[in-house]
Amino acid sequence: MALRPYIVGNWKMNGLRATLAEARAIDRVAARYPAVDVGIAPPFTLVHAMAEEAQAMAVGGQDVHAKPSGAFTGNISAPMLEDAGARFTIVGHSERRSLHGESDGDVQAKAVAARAAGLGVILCVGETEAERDAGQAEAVVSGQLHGSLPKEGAEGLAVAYEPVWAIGTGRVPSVEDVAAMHRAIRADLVAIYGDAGKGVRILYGGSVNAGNASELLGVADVGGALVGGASLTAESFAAIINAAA
Ligand code: G2H
Repeated sequence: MALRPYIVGNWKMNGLRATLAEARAIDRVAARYPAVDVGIAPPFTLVHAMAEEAQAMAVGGQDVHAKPSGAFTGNISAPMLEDAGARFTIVGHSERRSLHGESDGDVQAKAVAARAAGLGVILCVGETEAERDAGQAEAVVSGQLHGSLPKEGAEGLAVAYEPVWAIGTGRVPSVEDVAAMHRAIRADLVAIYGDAGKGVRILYGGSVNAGNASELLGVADVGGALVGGASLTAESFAAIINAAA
């Protein structure tokens, strides 16, 4: 099954209103690559302004609360994100799992809430360096998938494999290790969703940049990339989009 490449920028806690100029430039790049799905997940403060202007790229959230509304100071719900113009959200990023103590169950509830609001979901999984060194990488990721993916269907889902030790470090796994992990994730997706699991895009994330994107995107069953630092400027993000085309 040929899946459309999916290149998503995760701006994390970077970006002020001035950064909208960069977003406009990325949108113009996306327009040149109609065969590639392009998304940016900016800080919540920029979602609405970016979504209002975006023509060729999707705008998304970096996280979402599992409840639709209520007394949850500082949180944003899926209906709010959708109302602001978001089309997808990231859930379960390792920075959420480690810095905010989010469990697989929390991530699953967020993914279910996002889809109920009509948002696509990019669900992140990945092992720590200690887990990889202990030979546990595939078991850890499999456990995260079974614990955090919604049970009721694969529609609108993408999985991002982000080894924790590769995030923001400039280190990336070997192509053999990426291929093995993506193969294992695909097997889990098919075990969970049946044939529909073959249609879920599996992105690689962790220190993707203009220099390594072609090699990583050329690995079997790498269906795109979740990009942090290298998505902050249109110039470097354009090179990654071009590598996916
Ligand atoms: C991993 C990635 C984006 P970076 O967190 O999700 O960030 O590309 O900076 O490693």
